[in-house]
Amino acid sequence: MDLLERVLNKENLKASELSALYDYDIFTLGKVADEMRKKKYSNKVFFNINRHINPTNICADVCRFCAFSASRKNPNPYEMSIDEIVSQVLVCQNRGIKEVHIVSAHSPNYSYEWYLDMFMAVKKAAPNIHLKAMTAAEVDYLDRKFDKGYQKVLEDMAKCGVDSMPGGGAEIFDEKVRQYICKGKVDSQRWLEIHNYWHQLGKMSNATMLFGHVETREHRIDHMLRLRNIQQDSNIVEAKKGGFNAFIPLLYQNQNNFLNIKENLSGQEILKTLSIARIILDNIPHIKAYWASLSLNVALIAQEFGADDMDGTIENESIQSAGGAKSKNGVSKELMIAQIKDAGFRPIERDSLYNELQEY
Ligand code: V47
Repeated sequence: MDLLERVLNKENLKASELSALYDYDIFTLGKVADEMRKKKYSNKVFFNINRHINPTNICADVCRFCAFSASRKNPNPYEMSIDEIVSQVLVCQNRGIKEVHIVSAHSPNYSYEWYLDMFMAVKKAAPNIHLKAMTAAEVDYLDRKFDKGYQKVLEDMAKCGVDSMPGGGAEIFDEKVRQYICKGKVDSQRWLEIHNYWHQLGKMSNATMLFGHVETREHRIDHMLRLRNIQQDSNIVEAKKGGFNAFIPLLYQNQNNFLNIKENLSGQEILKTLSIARIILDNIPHIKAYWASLSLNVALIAQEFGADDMDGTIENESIQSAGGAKSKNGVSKELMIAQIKDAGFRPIERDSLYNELQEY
């Protein structure tokens, strides 16, 4: 039987076997992925109205791919206070923003209580804004620095108002690649355990994958399979437990960092990766083509290759743009809607948990 048929028949295949999916042309993979996404979402494309806040770029870690951290090549260290963060959130609230996404570098300067106070202050100031905060890498950093146990960190986050967790810090799970690109950061097993525990608390999160650097096709598939296994533990619909909402392949931006990779992935390789994600991760509801990383154009094309979501307006994007992406000032709601329509889809504003809010 042909490999694609075996995958669709849910045969249990290894990453080494599944990496041959890349040998299909983009139209064959795209057609299968598009049928799967259309079955669930017809021709809807989801986006949200959100804002990113990155409290500091001062980082104890030394990831080779990072252009944001002030301990790497970024010459402008900064650190926000809780008051500054809250005043940004209040501005967001006045402008009708529905989600704040708060992710920080691993700062040696903030105390454990600072994080909890910050979450409570944000929630008090804007109780109706969804607070998506803390990557598993930050959770692990706080656990190790303050000797808390990641379970306690997650329980405290939930108590203090964190609604869901973003998918950052996953990078590539393969241990050898991980050791090379982000030595010292949360290990793969722990990243997965942290999300798994968060899901057991009844909460949702996302999962990213950084691709287009030194990893192979097999490493990408291995990454997806590890996520699929964790997701199997969290039966979102039936048991009303938490789980992964979206898988987000992040395209490596090659400027201002220490990985020194100058070749860009081809558009074909990017689209195949999105399509394969939809095909393999049939138990994660959404595949996000994160426009800040892929560019608006590629993210829109990806909607025909298995993706169903663009992420949001962001307003202030610091991580991809530090690496060379054209995403620094986000994208206006009007442009997002116009581009989705122009691409032949129905723009659906969603909340952070993918409830549909409005069609434009
Ligand atoms: O984990 C760092 C990545 C991530 C580079 O959950 C880079 O909804 C490309 O996780 N090139 C943080 N990527 C961003 C993130 C995210 C973004 C948007 C939405 C969500 C979500 C999550 O950014 C890090 C890392 O993998 N990153 N440097 C770079 N040079």
